[in-house]
Amino acid sequence: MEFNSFMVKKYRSYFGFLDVYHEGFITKATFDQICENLCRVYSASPEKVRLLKAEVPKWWVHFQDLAENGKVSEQRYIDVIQSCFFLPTTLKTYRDNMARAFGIIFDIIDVDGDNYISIQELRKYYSAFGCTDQKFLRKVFEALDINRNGLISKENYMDVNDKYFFSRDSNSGCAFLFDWSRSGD
Ligand SMILES: [Ca+2]
Ligand SMILES: [Ca+2]
Repeated sequence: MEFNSFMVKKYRSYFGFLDVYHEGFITKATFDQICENLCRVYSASPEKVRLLKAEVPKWWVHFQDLAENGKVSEQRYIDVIQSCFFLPTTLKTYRDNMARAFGIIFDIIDVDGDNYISIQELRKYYSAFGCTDQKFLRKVFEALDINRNGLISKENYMDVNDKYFFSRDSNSGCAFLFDWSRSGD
């Protein structure tokens, strides 16, 4: 199944979120930097630092297979992800991997361990990626806090992320989740 322009836009935006050096490609060094930034942000929680050091290198392992000369370009990334959508088995593997990764990310973001993400916890996580745009973060928080009770449940977090990466329906919203430069979309 071909990606529509909505899918391409979302994957471009997520690629840009990960490309913390703004190089237009992702390498092992990019993930090392992401890990370092996150470990700094969560340095007060030794168990989060341990989890990050165990998990973030695994994110690179998934990218590594896509790399050409150690680099993954945006186009290469989109092409390979799109190819995962052609077969139900590869799509399922990819979707399971993403769900696992986002489950772990939820646990990292949830600093106080109450199984909810507060706006303060969300801000902390995004700051590791260089985002401190409060207006944008408020919008992201509202998109994730589906029942508007001021907290993001794990279920809602996982649902919205799944829609982001797997829904071709442009009415599903949330296309701005990782892109504060286009937060007006
Ligand atoms: Ca929490
Ligand atoms: Ca909620």
